[in-house]
Amino acid sequence: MKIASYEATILRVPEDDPLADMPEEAGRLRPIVILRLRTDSGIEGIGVTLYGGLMTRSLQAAIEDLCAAIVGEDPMRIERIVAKLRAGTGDSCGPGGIFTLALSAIDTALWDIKGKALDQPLWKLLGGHRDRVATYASGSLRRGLTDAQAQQAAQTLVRKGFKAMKTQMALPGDPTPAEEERRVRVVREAIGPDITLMCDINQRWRPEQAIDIGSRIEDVGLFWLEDVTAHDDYAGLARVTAALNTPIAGGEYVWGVVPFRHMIEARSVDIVMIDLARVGGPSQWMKVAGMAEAFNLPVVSHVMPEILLHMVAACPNGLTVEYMPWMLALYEETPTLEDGMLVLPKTPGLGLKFDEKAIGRFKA
Ligand code: SMN
Ligand code: MG
Repeated sequence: MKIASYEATILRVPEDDPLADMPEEAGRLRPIVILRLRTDSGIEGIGVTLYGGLMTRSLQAAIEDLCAAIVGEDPMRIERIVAKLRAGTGDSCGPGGIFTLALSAIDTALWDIKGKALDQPLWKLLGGHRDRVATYASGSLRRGLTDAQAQQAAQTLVRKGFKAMKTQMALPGDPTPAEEERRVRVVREAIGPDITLMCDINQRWRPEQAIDIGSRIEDVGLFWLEDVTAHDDYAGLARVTAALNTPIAGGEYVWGVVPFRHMIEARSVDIVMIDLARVGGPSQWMKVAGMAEAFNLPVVSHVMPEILLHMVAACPNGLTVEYMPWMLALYEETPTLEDGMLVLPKTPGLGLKFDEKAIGRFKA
């Protein structure tokens, strides 16, 4: 089997909130690039990447240029292809930036091809540790909402059967620590003590703020506090992690594999979050998961649950999948939720098929 052709398409997908119908800003769109990688045997693999923002056309072009260089290659030899792409860019276009975002879509499509060629779902190829996996609702309880909106959305999520959900602090404006504290308490009050609650700061606090506000809310019983300060302030993160009982999660902003080593060695986080696009695809995601396992740390996913559930379910230290619904509409079907858990698909590869009508609507 050989790689024969490719097609990279820019889409704009709504950043709305199908889970609780409480979008932070109605109508906001997020540009992404989808890839179809075709082989001479008729098998097609798909991949999706994002974070190009204003440079999304450049991201599309990067995918096309990289794919052009691998036409004729055996798609089952993924590490050989990754090495060829790195060498072909003089080992100088990554890990931080568009090369890695593009590589992620290609690596994902290659794993989809491999699964289809071997007639096995990806989670089994990658290790197959479990066939259902914990998940939590994300994208609904954002910092731009009022307290009342956040409470209403949280209760909708509970009614829908979610056993876990993520909210945000670092509220807009210049909130006092007491105002920050109030938000997480009103969400907890709305859902009761038995629902798992996480909270994302998105790098917006200084370490001392994180220790101050984190200390005030220890009794809220957060499952984790996420990205409490700049993602690459490994020492600052470690200070917060050591100071608080609440587990600290981080890693979604980290590029490639090696910086995770520094983050983990510095004991910066208790829970390692790995973003598929920034790490460079499933191949690299699993390497970080293995490294975290060696340090007795769990790993969690970031966005795109329909793809990431494979990786989290595959490894023994996979903890939970972020159920961020922004991309679900791209596919004819996505993995089902049962008793608040995600059920792993039995179909080969990613087990996903683009919904061509939806793709037509989202085309830029
Ligand atoms: C998040 C940030 C940026 C894009 C999507 C999601 C957020 C999360 O940090 O963890 O869901
Ligand atoms: Mg986050």
